[in-house]
Amino acid sequence: MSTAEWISEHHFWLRQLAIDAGFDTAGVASVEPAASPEAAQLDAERFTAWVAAGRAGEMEYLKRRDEQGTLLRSAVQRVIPWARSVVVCAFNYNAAAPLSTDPAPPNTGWIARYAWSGRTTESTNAEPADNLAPTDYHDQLLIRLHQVEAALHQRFDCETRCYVDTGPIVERALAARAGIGWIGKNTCVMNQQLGSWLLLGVVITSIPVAPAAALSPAADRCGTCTRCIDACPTDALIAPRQMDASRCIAYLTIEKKGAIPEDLRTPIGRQVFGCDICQDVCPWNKRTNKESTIHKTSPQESVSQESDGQTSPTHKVEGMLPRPQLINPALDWLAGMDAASFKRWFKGSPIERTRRKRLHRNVAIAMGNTGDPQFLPQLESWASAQAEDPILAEAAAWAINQIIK
Ligand code: B12
Ligand code: SF4
Ligand code: SF4
Repeated sequence: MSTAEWISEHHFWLRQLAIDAGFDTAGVASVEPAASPEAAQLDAERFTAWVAAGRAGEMEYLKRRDEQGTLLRSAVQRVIPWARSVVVCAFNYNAAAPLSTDPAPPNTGWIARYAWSGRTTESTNAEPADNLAPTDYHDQLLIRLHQVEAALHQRFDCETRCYVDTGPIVERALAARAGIGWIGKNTCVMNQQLGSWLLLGVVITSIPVAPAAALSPAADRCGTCTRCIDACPTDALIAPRQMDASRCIAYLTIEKKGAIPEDLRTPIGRQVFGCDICQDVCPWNKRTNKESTIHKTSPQESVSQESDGQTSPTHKVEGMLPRPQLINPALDWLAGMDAASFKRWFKGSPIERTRRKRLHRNVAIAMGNTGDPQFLPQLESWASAQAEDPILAEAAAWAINQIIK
């Protein structure tokens, strides 16, 4: 059956379709400026102001403009003129595993939860152990997104385009408009049943949304809580829902090329790839999806009073299985990786794009932050290889000073 527009009856169908494809929830948002002029204008203004204030750091892809000088990501129709709506699918990647804020074995680093993902293999070789080969959520979500896209084509006569991360849109703003959740003060999309360990995939479509089918954005349930802002070690959360990405550890350890600013090295602590702190401290990630805990919180109350101490739902999905070796990895294990072993452990993982040199730069900083003299030989070896990698050598020299001072 081919229909012309999105009506309310399609919401339930879409959600089930997304769940069958392996997502946890889904929604749709109109991107026709006339459908929700205020929301569209506000999102465009916020993004434009954010870039203008230099918050994007060196992430040049966020600053791309059209011939009129308008930021491409400020309105999807500038890049994709046929776009009428965006289907947003959310995947819960939480795993039954410790938090970065839990007590950890000494001299271990932290890799962001989303980058632990792996898939089972036939191989029984020792490495990677537990038979889990690296995977990347971009690929894993895209496979599932294509299933959703195929079903959309069966139902609608439409054009579509799928993206995970890479599309010319601000996914979180659209996720909020598609009813997936509210934007927390840590800037993440939070869902009251699922928490914030959500990865997003989008299908941009040419299907107009009937005005009566527009979804209401989820209510803001942060209340008076400010735990994420208080816990951020680099003060990247400069105000509720406003991040200076150039200070965020995820940016510094993953995106930032060259030297990491010196004043931010100590606050980075043991994070060697990404950062989970502002989500680990969030009470909404300590909840179950039990009905009883959900409806009690009003926007005025502190959600911390509601926490039942349990974690948000976890998953065990093939392709997104947590690789045990990446949870609290030993710093000397990461430091000892040569090119071949880095490839064996990280080819096909998000960590591959950061490359071994940048990972080692981060490991050197984390070693310096331990203050442990056992790392001096490794750091001295890096520090003396100035010609080979000046950035790593400088980070190692800094780390040595931290240990011997
Ligand atoms: C660039 C980028 C980053 C940058 C900048 C992050 C940032 N906050 O902007 C860095 C490298 C720091 C980063 C870090 C992470 N990222 Co990232 N990132 C992106 C990317 C590619 C673009 C984001 C962007 O456009 N930022 C610009 C700012 C202005 O937009 P925004 O924060 O999304 O904010 C909008 C809303 O907050 C909205 N808003 C709504 N209400 C209100 C109210 C007020 C008062 C204000 C001011 C604003 C506001 O206004 C903004 C503009 O419309 C998206 C994918 C995409 N294409 O969208 C993934 C994405 C946002 N990242 C994601 C993830 C998982 C992460 C990390 C958790 C990874 C990690 N563990 O290290 C961290 C989280 C850090 C954090 N607290 O946000 C997920 C987020 C999922 C979720 N549940 O929210 C996304 C959607 C990728 C995906 N496909 O799943 N990321
Ligand atoms: S990811 Fe880490 S550094 Fe970035 S805002 Fe959250 S707590 Fe701060
Ligand atoms: S820690 Fe508190 S303020 Fe931050 S996102 Fe969670 S509920 Fe909102």
